[in-house]
Order: sequence, then C-alpha cells, then structure tokens
Amino acid sequence: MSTDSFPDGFLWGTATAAYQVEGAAHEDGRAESIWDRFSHTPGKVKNGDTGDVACDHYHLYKQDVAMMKQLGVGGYRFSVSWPRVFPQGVGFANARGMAFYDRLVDELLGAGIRPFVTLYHWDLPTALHDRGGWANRDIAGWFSDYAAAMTKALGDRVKDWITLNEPWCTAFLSYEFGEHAPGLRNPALAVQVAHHTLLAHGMGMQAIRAAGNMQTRVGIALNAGYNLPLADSEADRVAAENAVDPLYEWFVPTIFNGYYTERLFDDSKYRSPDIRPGDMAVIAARNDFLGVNYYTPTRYTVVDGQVRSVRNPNGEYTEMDWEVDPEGLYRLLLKLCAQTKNQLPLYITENGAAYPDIPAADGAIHDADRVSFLKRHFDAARRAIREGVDLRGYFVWSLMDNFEWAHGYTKNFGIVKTDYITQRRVFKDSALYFRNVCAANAVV
Ligand code: IFM
Repeated sequence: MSTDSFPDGFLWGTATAAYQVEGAAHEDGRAESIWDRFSHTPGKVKNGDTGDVACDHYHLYKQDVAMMKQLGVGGYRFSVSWPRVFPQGVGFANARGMAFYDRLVDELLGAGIRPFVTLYHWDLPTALHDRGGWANRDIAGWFSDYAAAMTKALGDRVKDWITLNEPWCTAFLSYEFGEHAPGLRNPALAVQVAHHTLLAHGMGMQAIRAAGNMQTRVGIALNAGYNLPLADSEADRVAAENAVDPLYEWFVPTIFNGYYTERLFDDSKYRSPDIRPGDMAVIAARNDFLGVNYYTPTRYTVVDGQVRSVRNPNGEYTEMDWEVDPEGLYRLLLKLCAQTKNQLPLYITENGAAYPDIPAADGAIHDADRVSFLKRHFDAARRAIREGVDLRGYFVWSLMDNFEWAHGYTKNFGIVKTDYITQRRVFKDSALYFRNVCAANAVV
C-alpha cells in the first residue's frame, strides 16, 4: 500500500437525503412531513424554496444511479422518507411509497453499489408531529415500528442501516434555535427531544436487529466537530480542550458510556431530561459502526478571562461560513477511536463543502476550491487510518446540489451540478476528481 492509498475494500460513496433530493412531494400517497409544512411557511426558508420538486430523484433515480456508477462509487447513502412509506407515521404502510425504495435498492445493487439506508433524516410525518412528535416519548416506539417494517421490506438486500442522522439538529437546531422544522425555541424541550432521539436510536437498533438477519449492521450518523485553539497559546489550548462541544457531548459519551456528562447541565437553560429506568441501558447498547459527519471545527480563545468561541480571522471559510480545517477531522477520528477503544468501525457518513460554483463560459464548473477541500480531508482520513483508526468508508456530501434546508437552493454542496429547471446533471471538476480517487483508492 503506497502512502497515499486506502486499505483494500475501503468504501467510497456519495450521500443524499430524501427531502433534499426526492421531490414528488404529493405523489403515490406520500403525506406531509414537518419539512413540507415548515418550508411552506412564509419566512422559514430562503426565497420560499421547498423540497416539492428538489432534484426529482424520485423519478430520475435510474439516471442518478447510472451517474454514480460512472463515478465508480462503491456506496450510496440515502434516506427513506417516513411519510412516503407510512403516511400517518404508524399503521398502514403505503405500498407505492415502499415500492420506490425497492426499485432504488435493486437499481443500486444492479450497478454494484452498496446501499446505506438512513431511516430518519429530519422529515417526520406531520401526523406524528401533531401527536407531540419528538417531544412525545412514544416516538421511540413509533420509530422502532417503522424501522422494523423497513428492515422487513429491504433487509434481504440492505445490510447497512443508520437509525438517525445528526440528532443534534433534530433536538437543538430544531427545538432550541428554531432554524429547522418545527422551528421552536425551547431549550428545556430540546434536551427532552435529545433524550427521545437517543432512545429511538437504541430501540430502533433492537427492532432492526430483530427484523434483520446475520448480515444486518446498524449504527447512527452523528455530526461532530472538534475544538481547536484560535492562537497557538497555552490559554487558548486549555480553553479549547475544556470547552464543551455540544455536538459531541450530548451524544457520543451518552451512546458509548451510558450517561449524560454532568457539565452539560452547568448551563442553566438546560435541565436533566425525564429519564426512565432502563433508558440508559437501551441508549448505550452496542452499535455495529459509527457514522461521522464532519464539516468544521470550532475555535476557542480567551478574552478578558472569558472563554469564547470565535471566528478565525486567518481562517479559510466555505460559503456556509464554516471554517475549513482537515486537522479537525484527523483529531476527531483519533478522539472517537480512543473513546470507543478502537472497537467500533467508523465511517465518514458526510463531508463536503458549499461553494458558489460560478459556471465558466461553456457552463462547466471548475470548482478547484471543492477539489482542494476534498483532497485535504481525504488526506486527513488517510493519516488517521495510518495511526490505527478503523475507518471503513467515506461518503461525500453530496452527490448533487440539492435543497439545503433553511438555505433553500442557495448553497451548493454537490460534486454534480443540478440544473433545477431542466433537471440536467453536470459533473463538476470535483466529481471528475472524486472518480479518480475512487478508481485509485488513494488520495490523488
Ligand atoms: O445538507 C446537510 C445534511 O442534510 C446534513 N448534514 C449537513 C449537510 C450540510 O449542511
């Protein structure tokens, strides 16, 4: 293995999520999700954009799979739209919605692409939201029933399951900061929701395993960053080391050690959630792998004796105003490896960047910034593997430009450009670059 290569069998893939790409919002019996309701509420999403049509992946999935085959990827991480398959969230399954995922999985396998299926990527059926949604403890059971049904339907062909995507966003971005559906601002409720996401993950894993087979593997995709010092000073280093990284701390120690660290509740706006006997054992059950979504670190400094998270004035930033720092990914992977005693395979289930992507005169997108971003992050992953981290795969976010939540269609994360009027897909330079990486199984 040369110094730039990845281990044999390393899985290179691309990722998307149902509400961001599928469209077909009113077709074949799909019901409303909290994101349909939110995006149709004036003022919630940039330019009033919605996921009604998005990339029309629902109809164009065959060409999208063919495109992935051309890229040479080995894996595709997509999510199931819960209200497409269970319009009421529970109860009767919508056969026409189920059939879409059947077709998609078959198409992928026919192309030699391994499906990684995320069951919840934020599009809760409003039928369940209207019964309390994530704030209602019953959600853990609703989610498990849905997870079991999907495993029964697809588990003969799908081996890799991800229960939830980025529960921090489901809980805090949606219930404390109001930026995501359902757009509430209630920190205490956000903590209770976080607990319910963890419980849903634990019970969901049990349900998936019970409905699956010997080959079934299940994990979760957590968004995590890394605390870095702003300056190369002792004070900033200590500040970064000691600061709570909420993305990490609400979920990683909880899932792997089975308790909430006490300092999470030092902040008076939070109080301990309602935890029932047995909850923490369910939450801390064994995972088969851990999905890591990494985009950016957080910088810490000390100003007038106070620890502050700050923007890095010398930093490089993407169009999301997220600092680019592959070192954060490298250190995060080492930290997770230590936290899990290197007993757990890791996958990077998302990493990528938004850039303006100004087209050249001939319409081509020469996204040198994204190519450079990816190359440096691939290199960080490769270094971590050399240090002994059991990293098994890397999914680039995203296969194609899509609906970027509250930013609507104003932020491009794709390595493939989506023309939202014609639905034409065009490979950006980053897609061509990624094709070379997949072919070489190395940082090129
Ligand atoms: O687009 C999102 C994705 O849905 C979840 N992780 C972060 C991405 C970029 O914001």
